[in-house]
Amino acid sequence: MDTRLMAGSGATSGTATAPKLLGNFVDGQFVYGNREFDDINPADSSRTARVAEAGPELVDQAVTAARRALRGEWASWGVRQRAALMYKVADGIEARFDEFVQAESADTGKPVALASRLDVPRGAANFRAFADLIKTAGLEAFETETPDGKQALNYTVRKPVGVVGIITPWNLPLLLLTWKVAPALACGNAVVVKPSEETPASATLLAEVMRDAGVPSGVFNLVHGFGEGSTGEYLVSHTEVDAVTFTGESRTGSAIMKACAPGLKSVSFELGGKNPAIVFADCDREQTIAELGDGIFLNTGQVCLCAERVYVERAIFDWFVSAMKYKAESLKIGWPTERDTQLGSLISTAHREKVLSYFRMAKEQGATIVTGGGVPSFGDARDNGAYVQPTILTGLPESSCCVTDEIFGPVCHITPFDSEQEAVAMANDTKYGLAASIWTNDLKRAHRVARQMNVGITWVNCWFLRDLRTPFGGVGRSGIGREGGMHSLNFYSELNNICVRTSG
Ligand code: NAD
Ligand code: 6OH
Repeated sequence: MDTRLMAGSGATSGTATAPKLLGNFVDGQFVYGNREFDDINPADSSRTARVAEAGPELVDQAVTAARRALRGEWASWGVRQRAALMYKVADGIEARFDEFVQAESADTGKPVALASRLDVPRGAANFRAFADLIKTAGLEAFETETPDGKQALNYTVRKPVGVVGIITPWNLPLLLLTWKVAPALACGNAVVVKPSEETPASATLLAEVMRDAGVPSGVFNLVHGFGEGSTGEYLVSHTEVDAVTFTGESRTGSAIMKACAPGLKSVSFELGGKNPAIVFADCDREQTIAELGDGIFLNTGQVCLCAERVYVERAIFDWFVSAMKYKAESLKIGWPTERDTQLGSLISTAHREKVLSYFRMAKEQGATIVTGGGVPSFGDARDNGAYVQPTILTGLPESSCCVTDEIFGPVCHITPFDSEQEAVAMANDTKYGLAASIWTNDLKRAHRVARQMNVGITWVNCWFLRDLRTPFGGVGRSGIGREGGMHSLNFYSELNNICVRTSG
C-alpha cells in the first residue's frame, strides 16, 4: 500500500519529499489507482499535491455505486431528513473553513481574503439555501372538471432524476460545485462529481465533509481527472448517468451535449460570457468605479459574470477611463496568502498565454493600452507563477476579437456611446448572453434598458449581488436552462402528475 494514502485530501508521508495525494471518493471510500497528475499552485507554479486520476473502470464504479444508492436507504429518506443532512454538510464546511480557504487559494491563486469572503461562505450557503427550499417548496394541484361531467384531482409529486453527472470549472471551484450538488441532493438524487483538473482540492475536502456528516455511501461520489478522452468524457457518456449539469466553456458544452445525445440525457449548461456594462453620465460615479471595478477585476477577471465590454456615455468617457485606470493601478497584486492581496494570479501559465495573446492582438489591431498589457515582475518565486497586470483597452472596433471573444482575465475594453439606443445595440451584439450591468441614477431608464438586455441576469448599480432563489443562466452560447431556487429543483427532479378521479 502507498504510504501516502491516509486520507481523502491525502496526509503526507514521513518523507519530506512525498507530496499529498488527493483521492477519488467512490461508494463512501477514498480510492486511488495507477495514474496520477500534479496539482499546481499557479502563484509560483509549485506542486501542492498529486491527484489520483479516475479511469473508465473507476468512473463506472462511481456511477454503479450511485445507482445502487438510489435503491438503498437513501430512497427512504424524507425531505426533513435530507435537509437536516445538508445542514450538517454546511456546518462541516464551516468547521473546516480555513482548510477550505487554503485549498481554494492554493489551487487557483486567488487571494485568501476573496476565498474567505466569497467562495467558502457560498459553499456552505448553497447547502442551507436548498435545504430550506426543499422543505417549503410547494407542488402543483388542480381540481379538474371535464365537459362531460367527470371530476378529478390532479397533483404533482417530485421524484429524483437518478444519477446526476456534475462537471465543474476552476474559477470558483467550491461555489459552483456545491451550487449543483446541493439541489441535486435536496431532490434525492445520487451524484458523481468531476471537478476541474486544475482545482481538485476543495472537492476532495468536501468528500471528507460528506463522509463525516453521514451521507450514505454512493450518494456523493467524486472522480478526478481531465475532460476530453478522460474522466469527464467517461462520466458524461456513461449510459447509467441520467442527467448532466455542466459549468464551463461554451465549446466544452457543445462536446458534452453530443456525448449526452445518444442517451437523451437532460442537460443544464452554464457557459461562457462576454458581458457588457453600460455606464450612463448620471451614474453615481464613486459607486460605479468601486463596484464595476470589481466586476472587471474580481478573481483576476475569472468570473463568468465579469464585464469585459464597458460602454460609457461620451460625456464622461475620459473621466471614466482615467478613474478606472486609477482603480486598476491601485489594486494590490501579491501572494494569495497575504491578507491584503486584492489580485492573485491567473489559474495557470497556459491560461496566461491565452490572455497575453489577446493583449498582443489588441496592440497589433491598434488598441490604446490604457494600463497593464503585460506581466508584473516581483523578483521572487511569483515570477514563475501566472500573474498578469490588470489591463484596460480602448480604441478597438466592435468587430475586434478582443471585443467579441471571452478572454477570461483582468481586462476590459471601453467604448464611448452617444445614445441609449446605440449602447443597447452594441451591448446586445454578441453570441453570448450571460449577464449585463447598467449604471445610472435614472430609474425609468434603468428599467427600460434592463428589459432590453439579451441576457440571463441584469444588475442595476451593482454586480454579482446574488439571491440564490432567483433564476441563473444564460441565453445563446451562454447556456441552456436556468438553475437557482425552484429552477434547480425542477432540473434535479422528475415531476410525476397524479390524476385521481373524484366523481362523475
Ligand atoms: P472548461 O470547459 O475547459 O472545463 C470545465 C470542466 O469540463 C472541467 O472539469 C473539464 O475537465 C471538463 N471537460 C472538458 N472537456 C470535457 C469533455 N469533453 N467532456 C466532459 N468534461 C469535459 O472550462 P474552464 O476552463 O474550467 O472554465 C472557464 C470557463 O467556464 C469560461 O468559459 C467561463 O465563462 C465558464 N464559466 C461559466 C459559468 C457560468 O455560470 N455561466 C461559471 C463559471 C465558469
Ligand atoms: C461564474 O463564474 C459564476 C457563477 C456564479 C453562480 O453560478 C452563482 O450561483 O452565483
